[in-house]
Amino acid sequence: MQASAGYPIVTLNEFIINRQDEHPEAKGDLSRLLHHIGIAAKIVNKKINKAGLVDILGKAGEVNVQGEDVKKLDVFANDHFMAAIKASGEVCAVASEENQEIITFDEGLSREGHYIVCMDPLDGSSNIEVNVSVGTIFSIYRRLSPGGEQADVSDFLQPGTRQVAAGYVIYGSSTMLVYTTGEGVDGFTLDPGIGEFCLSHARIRTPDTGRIYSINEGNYIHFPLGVKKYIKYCQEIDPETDRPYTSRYIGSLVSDFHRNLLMGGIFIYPQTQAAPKGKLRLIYECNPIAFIAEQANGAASNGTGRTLDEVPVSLHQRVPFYVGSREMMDRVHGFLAEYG
Ligand code: AHM
Ligand code: MG
Repeated sequence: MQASAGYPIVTLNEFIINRQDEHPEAKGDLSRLLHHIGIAAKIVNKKINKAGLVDILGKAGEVNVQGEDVKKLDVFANDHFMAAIKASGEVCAVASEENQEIITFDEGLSREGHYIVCMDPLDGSSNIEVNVSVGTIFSIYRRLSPGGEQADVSDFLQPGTRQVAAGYVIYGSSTMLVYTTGEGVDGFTLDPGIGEFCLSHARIRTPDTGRIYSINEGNYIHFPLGVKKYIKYCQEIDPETDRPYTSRYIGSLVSDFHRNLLMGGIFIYPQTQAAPKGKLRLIYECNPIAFIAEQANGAASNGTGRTLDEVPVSLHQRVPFYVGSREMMDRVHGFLAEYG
């Protein structure tokens, strides 16, 4: 997409509207929803930037010097994304990592809303205390239940292939929003000077292969044999394939994925003896990231099958997760097939 002549900035909202114009049948519902998610991202970003200060002024549950309640950041993020999504009027229900059950919006326009949203409002939140990047992940589906009725959990148990849009926000050294509607992946960097997300990474394509592997090696002893063998493969010397590779692990899925997406690499959170089904959640962590990965030329699986094909059986279901550059994914699948 071209910026206007002499004015090189394309804001997120302009981009969304331009995209909508390319689809004459679109009524603007999804655009409105994405716009509201962008607003919540800015609010949460501001709060995260102040997190260190908030920590000094008071802990969660205490009252700070302004006499306000200090909320935990993940609760704050959940509240604001929830409110923004509700305000769009396009969504009838939300599933969030922060809520055991789905939240339905039963009043006014929302009850007729065509969409449901799954989200992890603050992924990697334990990193906040130590000033390390965190993220928000979201995923949008069309509802299955009839408009006007109350949505229910079956609206959320759709395979990832049915996602209409998915994205994440990374609150890092700069803040970025990356999303897809199934027509490629685009990234927007928040310009704090004008308070706008501006197109900075158009049509992201992840390299076919890379040199980074990301896995919590502290759990090595508990990994399946195929994963152990793959890690050893990554560490072997082979100038032809530029090995040994580099190990990078932040412990925040959004940050680890974002780096690998841009540079080429693989992220793995396998099943372990302690977490036999893996740790990451299918509907609001793995599916949106898998959708983005595939749209950017990468791949995502549970080690044997494509992540997006898995039909969820419960809201907070965990799955093993492998995501990254295609050639690296093929290689790890080879090890898993051989050694299990
Ligand atoms: P959270 O949703 O409770 O923050 O947990 C998810 C996070 C991911 O961001 C990250 O990839 C993973 O947990 C790290 O787990 P571990 O510390 O076991 O390596
Ligand atoms: Mg999470």
